[in-house]
Amino acid sequence: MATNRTFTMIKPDAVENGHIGAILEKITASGFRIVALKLTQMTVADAKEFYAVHSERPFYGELVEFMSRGPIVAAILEKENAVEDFRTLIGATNPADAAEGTIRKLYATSLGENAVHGSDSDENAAIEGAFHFSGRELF
Ligand code: FUP
Repeated sequence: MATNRTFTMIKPDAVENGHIGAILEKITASGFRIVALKLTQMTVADAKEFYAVHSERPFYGELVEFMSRGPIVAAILEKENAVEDFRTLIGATNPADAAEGTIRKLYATSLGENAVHGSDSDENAAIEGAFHFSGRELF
């Protein structure tokens, strides 16, 4: 059964480019409730662990370096059908393929630096949310 929660990060590129406010506005205007929210930074070790599923991929090193290079905004979001609807809201992994009006189309610069993360399953949403937040930080 769907948990109706997903996990997101506003990635270092979007934070550096001043898009935190615009992205949060788009998220809440799209009907997601913010359950947890923080500005934080992943260490290299954190990024390696978070993206361990990609450890054999050629882009893993660049991905880890990018995701740990500056602050991110981590958040847990709630909405009916949250995982799937949030993936629709952010658009394709490569902003060149992302639909008009999606967050990646609006704010991402490249495949490697694509502005936002969105969990790809309920199971991963729970794992990723727990990676960044303790129970006391959920509202
Ligand atoms: P997504 O689920 O859309 O975030 O995409 P993936 O889980 O497939 O990839 C995670 C991150 O790895 C992407 F956000 C960007 C990076 N990536 C690359 O840099 N190159 C690739 O070919 C694929 C992904």
